[in-house]
Amino acid sequence: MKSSFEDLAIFGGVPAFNDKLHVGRPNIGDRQRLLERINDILDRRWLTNSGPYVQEFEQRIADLVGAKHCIAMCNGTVALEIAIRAMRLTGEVIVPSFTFIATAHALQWQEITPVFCDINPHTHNIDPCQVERLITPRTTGIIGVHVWGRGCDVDALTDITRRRNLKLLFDAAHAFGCSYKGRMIGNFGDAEIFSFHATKFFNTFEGGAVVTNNDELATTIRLMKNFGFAGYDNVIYVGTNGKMSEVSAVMGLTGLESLDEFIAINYRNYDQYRRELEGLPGVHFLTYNETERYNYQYIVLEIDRAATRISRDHLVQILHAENILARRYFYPGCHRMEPYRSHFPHAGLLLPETERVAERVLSLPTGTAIGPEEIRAICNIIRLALQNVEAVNMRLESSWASREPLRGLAEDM
Ligand code: T4K
Repeated sequence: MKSSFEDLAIFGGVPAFNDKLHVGRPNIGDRQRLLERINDILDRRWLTNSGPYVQEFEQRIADLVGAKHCIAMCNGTVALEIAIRAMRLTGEVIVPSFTFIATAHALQWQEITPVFCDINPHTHNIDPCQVERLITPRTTGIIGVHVWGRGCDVDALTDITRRRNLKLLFDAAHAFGCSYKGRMIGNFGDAEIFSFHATKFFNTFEGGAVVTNNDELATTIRLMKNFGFAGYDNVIYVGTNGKMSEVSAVMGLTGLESLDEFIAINYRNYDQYRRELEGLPGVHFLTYNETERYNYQYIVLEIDRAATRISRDHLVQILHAENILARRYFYPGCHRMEPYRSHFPHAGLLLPETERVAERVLSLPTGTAIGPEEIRAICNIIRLALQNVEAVNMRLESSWASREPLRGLAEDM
């Protein structure tokens, strides 16, 4: 354990970790069980096209969420694209900018304009109070994102969409296993989508799903994800290929058997981070309301530079030098990425909270790949940097002045 800021790797000390610590190392369930199921797939020679494992997986997800329909997909982005199309969204759709780029791209890919809405700085979720002024005659719907798995204001968005006759889709990529007002996420709006990407706490290698309680929508989505086939030689709809493979489904079925364990480990990590970082001035630790269910897959800090006197980006550089690959999700916000920044060069003026939060957030490693020792070491580095901030800043400045290269600057910084 490092005891002096002089030992920080950014100043030439030995990195705290030999191997890189990633934010989202995949959680893997019972390997033996997984391999047995993969062997079974190979024996049956049924690899995809809504095979028996995909059907079982869909049923298990629908049961877990308590939704009528689950349609498994090859990834969360395609799940979004297909849901958007099946819901007949066109023209403009209101969406937060503080989200992963896939939410906006799924619209733009279909030549629908994402109209970016600001967030509530406390929840990091779309601010319903800002939504109505963005509605125009071209608006057909709203996409709410449950950022970090914390449900966005479903009630307010439902109210707006009912009053204004709009469609409501939720991007629940972060929110599998989470609840909103005691009801499982997956039951709200016209439909919700999940991501089961490798970096999610529950993964199917790549994968995703649309869940809905709307029978008609479910039928359309099933057709669309399979080229519009309604049977052999019978195409009745325009569709694409959004199918999940059998091997992804068995990864999911195996992971589901360890779901409670994954969540318990995430919670243990979250609780330790919270205790170890408590009381550090200027460090706001994002908490989960204990009356709801969460997957605790994101450990998020907000760094208030005015109080810490060190920027979030310098802290990230310090961590990266130690091989702790903290991430700046979702910096700089979709509106500052292409093509949106060219389409709406002044969007930032309408998104002050998004801009402020995107400058402050920082995600730390968690999941089954790390344990109490790693977390203690990560928090120790953060504390060392913040408790010696004057000296750290002086060293950083003199390194820059003398053009002495700092260790561990990540390519993406
Ligand atoms: N909507 C929202 C709100 C989302 O957050 C996402 C995805 C989507 C929609 C779209 O769902 P998908 O189409 O992806 O199913 C990652 C994930 O790729 C992405 O799924 C996720 N959100 C987003 C928040 O994070 P990157 O570009 O930051 O991931 P990457 O490749 O840098 O991986 C993160 C860390 O995990 C790395 O440090 C390395 C490590 N890693 C990664 C992979 C793939 C591993 O250790 N093993 C692995 O197999 O986007």
